[in-house]
Amino acid sequence: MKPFLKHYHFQTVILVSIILLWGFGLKENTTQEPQVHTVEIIKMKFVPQNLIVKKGDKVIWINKDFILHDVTDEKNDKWTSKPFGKNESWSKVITQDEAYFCSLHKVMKGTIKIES
Ligand SMILES: [Cu+2]
Repeated sequence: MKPFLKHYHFQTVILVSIILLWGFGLKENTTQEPQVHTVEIIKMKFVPQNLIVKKGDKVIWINKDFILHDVTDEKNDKWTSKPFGKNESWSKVITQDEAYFCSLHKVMKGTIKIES
């Protein structure tokens, strides 16, 4: 019984090692840490106005103006930040291309594109 057990354990250790190594290797290749991008609102403009990100990245808008601004989905009105004031910020995780504007000042526009 003892030699059999020893053999069995050896095989188990090898098998577990292979599974672990394979798992870690796979993770290293496919997992990417989400990045954080900053858009500043300065003098009635989104800076940068056009942004390219990876799917799952986060964008933070920081209002540097003295007046209230918001960040609102331009095409479908599906999401909005609501107005926020000087040095306040709002963020969103980006999962698709977006065109947005400030609903308080409709000339303020910006886009976010997912890098392919
Ligand atoms: Cu505005």
